[in-house]
Amino acid sequence: MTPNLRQVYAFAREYHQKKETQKDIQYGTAGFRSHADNLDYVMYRMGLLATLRSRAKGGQVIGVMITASHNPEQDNGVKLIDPMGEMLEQRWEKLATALVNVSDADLEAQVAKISDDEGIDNNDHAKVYVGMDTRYHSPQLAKAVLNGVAALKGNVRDFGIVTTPMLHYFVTCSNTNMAYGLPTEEGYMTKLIKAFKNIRGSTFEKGNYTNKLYYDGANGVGSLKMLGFIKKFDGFLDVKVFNSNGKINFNCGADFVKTNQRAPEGLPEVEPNARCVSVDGDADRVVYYFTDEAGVFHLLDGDRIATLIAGYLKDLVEKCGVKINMGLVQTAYANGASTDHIVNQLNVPVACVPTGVKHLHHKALDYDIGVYFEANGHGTIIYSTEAKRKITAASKDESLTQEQRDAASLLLETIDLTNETVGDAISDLLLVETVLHSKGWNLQDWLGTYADLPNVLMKIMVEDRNVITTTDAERVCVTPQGLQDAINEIVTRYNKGRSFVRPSGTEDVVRVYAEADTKENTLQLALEVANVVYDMAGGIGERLKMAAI
Ligand code: G16
Repeated sequence: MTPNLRQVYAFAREYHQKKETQKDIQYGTAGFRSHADNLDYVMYRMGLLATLRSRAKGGQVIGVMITASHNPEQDNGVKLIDPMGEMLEQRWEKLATALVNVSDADLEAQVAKISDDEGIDNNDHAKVYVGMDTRYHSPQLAKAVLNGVAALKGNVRDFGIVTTPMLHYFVTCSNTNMAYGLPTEEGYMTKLIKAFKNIRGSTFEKGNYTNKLYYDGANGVGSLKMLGFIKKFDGFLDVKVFNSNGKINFNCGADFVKTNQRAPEGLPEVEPNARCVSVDGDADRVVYYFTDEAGVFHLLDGDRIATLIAGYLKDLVEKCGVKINMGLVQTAYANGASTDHIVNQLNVPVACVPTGVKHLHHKALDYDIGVYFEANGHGTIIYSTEAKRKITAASKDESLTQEQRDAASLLLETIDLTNETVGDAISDLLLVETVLHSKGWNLQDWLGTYADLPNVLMKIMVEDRNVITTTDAERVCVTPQGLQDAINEIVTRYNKGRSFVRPSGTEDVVRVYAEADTKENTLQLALEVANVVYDMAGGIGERLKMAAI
């Protein structure tokens, strides 16, 4: 054992103790999430793990992001970012869970075990990037991460308040020797804005597209960073930011808008059909919406963004004549109408994977151009090295027509506008704005591309959400026994009915999704399924009634 391992226990005992009564927790959909008061020891240990991970990866930079993203203000969380900006490898998620759940007394031995098992020499160089969202407890938790890195004598760069996707981007930039860009806020903004302006050219408005956008910052880091972007837009985009300094995600933000299917609080008086957008607490998701002249609210969620972007990219690929394949990845939450549109109208293959960016990102790597979006607005596009090579070659190929070369150049700018490392609300927003501008569309035009099936998303509280286990990309419930049969029976009674249930990996709830032919039927279907979950999976509190939803 190398001498510096002794520090591991000393720091834990002195500053970052774990209570004996602390229940075990799991590295979930997006890392550890819990009430902020329970997280100090978790943060310290994730500082340790990130340092070990960096050593296991030959000294490459590993990111640690402190955020609970869409969760309420009292929660916080942490997730690790792997060298190419991906989510932590799943095998290491297990190591993370094990490291967090040992007692302080066993911590040093657990670190030694990981080091031995993974062939890590703790004298080797390690580098960790740390970022945090705007929650008031984040700075204190960041200190715990820094202490974890220090205990193992790693190097650290603390970026302070950044969006989650910015930290993913910084990690990737560093580990690619700046080939992906500069790992600074300025480098990130400049890359996106340059591509955005290059594509847009000198026309700010076109057809039904106007450049005014109302932006809900969810009272989080997304509003701060958008205010920085606005200074550099030079009128290309006229963004009105709201929800910039209240309680994070409280009755606002992308999760609120998607789940409740209504506009956030704080939205100023806007003209009918005004283009509005909400991001979440750490700005890694985005949804669009508007309210029409009749006062009807319309949501354009992650499924819509996927179809809009996939259609645009497909056109460009066809125009430049490059032979590359394209695929789209969704989860079970994707509206059935969107899947139908993608397969039958856009002729793009669709894959379905379990919830969690890590699953979508991984699957998207199967394609030259992999578009992935969760219905909640989380997603991006990734391009294979081969695709980039072919598109670059086409942009310079004199044997092609000018139109083909221009399409290839436009595709290259679109790639630059994309944060390929992870879903990024601001980059996605700029992509959507680019496509709408190029088509001269307003939100009604976009909405008109297909009709969503009415859908409902509900949360049910149960004793222990882990009694629910699923298979087939979460579309089938394995336990409790008999629950899936009960859901199947209910669904057969609804025209175009579909429903599934799964335990959340970020909140202590079970999620219920339903869709059917009408809004009333969808609500009724969701209610029936929710109550069957309540009865068979140990529901707590009152059973749901129609009036309550
Ligand atoms: C995280 C994940 C997303 C996932 C969401 C909800 O988002 O990154 O992939 O869709 O949690 O997950 P669950 O239904 O398991 O709670 P965020 O924006 O909170 O980081």
